[in-house]
Amino acid sequence: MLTVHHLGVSQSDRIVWLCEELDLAYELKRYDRDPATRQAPADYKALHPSGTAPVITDGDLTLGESGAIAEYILGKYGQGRLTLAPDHPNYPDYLYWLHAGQGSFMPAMMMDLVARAMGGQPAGAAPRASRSDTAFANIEARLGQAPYLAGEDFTAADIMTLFFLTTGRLYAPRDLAPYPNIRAYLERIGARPAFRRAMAKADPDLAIPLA
Ligand SMILES: N[C@@H](CCC(=O)N[C@@H](CS)C(=O)NCC(=O)O)C(=O)O
Repeated sequence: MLTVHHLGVSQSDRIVWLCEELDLAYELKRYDRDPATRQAPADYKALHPSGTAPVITDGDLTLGESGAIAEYILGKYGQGRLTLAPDHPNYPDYLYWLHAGQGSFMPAMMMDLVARAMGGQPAGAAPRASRSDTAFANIEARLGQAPYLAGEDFTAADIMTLFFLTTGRLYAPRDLAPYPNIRAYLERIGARPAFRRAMAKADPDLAIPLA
């Protein structure tokens, strides 16, 4: 049985969402963050050497890392859904947006959080756009070209990227007023029944910031 171990208010919500979009039979095990440290509790950290969410178990397998988990579930249970095949003209777009969230956008957000915790840019540093600013501009431009990140179709690339635009902003606040394409996209995503089901199961007490 596929089990998704979801840590409250964390990136593992994307794996719950993926399972709901694919309409898979899966078990959801939910864990609350340690109230003092806001980290994963000890029983979550014991699941996988990474100590971070998400983690899935499937029979004898225990797997960590969002991207690896998404590719495992898509490959094993997806039957071609939510992906684009290599002969699709948008295959490179699919690959880029499948990986850019975890490879670039989330690290950029973490850099912003660290910089803020340290009191901003070092004295004398030239002012420049942060990588998060560039990421938001990049996503805004893409969503001016196509309704979904890989193109005309909703894919796992959208699932992999969304946290940066939604729950991530609870940690690194950002006004979406300058990003009309992102705001329209979040409205489209928020209307998806599988997204609504997933968020209601994953974090029933959380109002996911979609605006
Ligand atoms: N690149 C990793 C990032 C995992 C990660 O940082 N997860 C956070 C949740 S958003 C976490 O587990 N935080 C709790 C902790 O570090 O104890 C992935 O995508 O799986």
